[in-house]
Amino acid sequence: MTDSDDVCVLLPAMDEAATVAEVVSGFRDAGFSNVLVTDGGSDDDTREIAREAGARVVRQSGRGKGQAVREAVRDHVDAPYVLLADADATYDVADADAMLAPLRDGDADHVIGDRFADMRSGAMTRLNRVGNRLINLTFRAIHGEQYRDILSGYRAFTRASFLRMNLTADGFGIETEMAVECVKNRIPVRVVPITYRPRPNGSATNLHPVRDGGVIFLELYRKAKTNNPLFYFGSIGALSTTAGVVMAAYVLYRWIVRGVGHEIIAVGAVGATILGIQLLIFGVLADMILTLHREQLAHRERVSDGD
Ligand SMILES: Nc1nc2c(ncn2[C@@H]2O[C@H](COP(=O)(O)OP(=O)(O)O)[C@@H](O)[C@H]2O)c(=O)[nH]1
Ligand SMILES: [Mg+2]
Repeated sequence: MTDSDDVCVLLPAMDEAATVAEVVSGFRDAGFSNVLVTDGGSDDDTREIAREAGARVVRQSGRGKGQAVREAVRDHVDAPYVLLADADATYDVADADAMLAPLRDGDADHVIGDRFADMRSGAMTRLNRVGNRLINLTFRAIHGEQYRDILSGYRAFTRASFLRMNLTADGFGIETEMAVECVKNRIPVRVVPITYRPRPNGSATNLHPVRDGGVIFLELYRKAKTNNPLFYFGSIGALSTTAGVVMAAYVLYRWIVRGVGHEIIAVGAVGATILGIQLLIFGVLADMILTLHREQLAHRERVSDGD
């Protein structure tokens, strides 16, 4: 077993009395003496149970998993490495060393546990599986990286790389935001296969698939503005142009075949087409500016490496 003094195991928890003891003692028995539970104001005995099992327990000042994790890493963690997991016994302590290895070897600053590698039956509903796939595909299309499971709650990262991220999500958008910030800040990432189990009986998720799924999609799109402006402006531009062309085709068709004019639709067609093409041009320009900006950054990094 490797020495784990350099790791803080961070467990955000909200009403997890059924499982938190098992999770905390699992990590402690595996040699992780530094286990921190950040509690979201549980109504059950999560805090007492976690403390008895040997965890340090703090209460988050705000709401949501994202706020809890941001505050805990910033104010309550001293260790250079953070291992983030759920308090619901769905992740395996046995995977912890594999998660931390890329950090210790200097191969990565952020590690994502891929739940799809070994997903036990019942661990994820079909709706959540499909949603996850869609979100990962969208992420790849916008941000150009294949992280396989960006919503995974099993992460290992250096505290320093986490503090470099610009994170604002309070709730379940935090995993998406971390993935986007890794791309943006060029934080080296590794994906590690892990086991994902169903929640034991008597424990319930805090995730609302439709509401939280919507939040995550919005988050992905919002972040595209500065990471992939061609997609951000281009997608609306393409939609608007297409709508304009379709309207124009309809007006022309009616005029040629039936001899009827549709002035209002014609005005709409011209407006939508002009707006769409302008957005497309704007997207291309913004993309060019971003490329130049990235080249400048790379140049500056090369210059400062040369000192
Ligand atoms: N501190 C804190 N923890 C939360 C909050 N919401 C969820 N959690 C914890 O974050 C972890 C992930 O949430 P979970 O409901 O398991 O989501 P899922 O894994 O996506 O189904 C669990 O350990 C929850 O107890 C919150 O508002 N505050
Ligand atoms: Mg969970």
